[in-house]
Amino acid sequence: MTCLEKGRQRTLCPLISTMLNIVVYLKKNVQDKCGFTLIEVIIFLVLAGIILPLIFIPFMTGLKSYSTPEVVSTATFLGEELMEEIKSKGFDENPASPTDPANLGPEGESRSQYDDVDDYDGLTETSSGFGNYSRSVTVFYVSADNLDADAGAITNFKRIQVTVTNSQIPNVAMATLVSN
Ligand SMILES: [Ca+2]
Ligand SMILES: [Ca+2]
Repeated sequence: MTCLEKGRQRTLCPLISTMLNIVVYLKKNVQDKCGFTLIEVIIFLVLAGIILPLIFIPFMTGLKSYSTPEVVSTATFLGEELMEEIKSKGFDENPASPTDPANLGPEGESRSQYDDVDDYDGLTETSSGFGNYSRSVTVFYVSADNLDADAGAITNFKRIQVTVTNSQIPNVAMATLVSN
């Protein structure tokens, strides 16, 4: 148990104990058929209004963090899906004479007509049904001795980077290389 959790438990235990004492007192009054005065009812409602949120907020926070793995899993799936689509395309519009680095991108094609990997360079989209997730792509040439940095010149290798963003999690990024 972390110090934070211990501290929270120390704070909550007296509150829960107080609440239980009130419930026992109320139960006894009901059993004795004494009823409650208006003051007792008001005090109970005021105390319940203060104590119940303090008890439930930590649980609600726990439930919220529980959904994070599902968001990461969905983001990873969406990134891999787009990466597989890109990898299925050709190395270049004209592999015999590859595109100049300054001209990477679609050759006038629409999104559904992309036919080489660098057509996806600069693409940002949300896939249907997943409006909270955004996918963006960067494609650039790399040299064999540095596979991470933009070579700034035509080589036989292109690096494809796909990044998926969702406000609940850090960005999910993945990269792969394709060769001519
Ligand atoms: Ca193309
Ligand atoms: Ca292209």
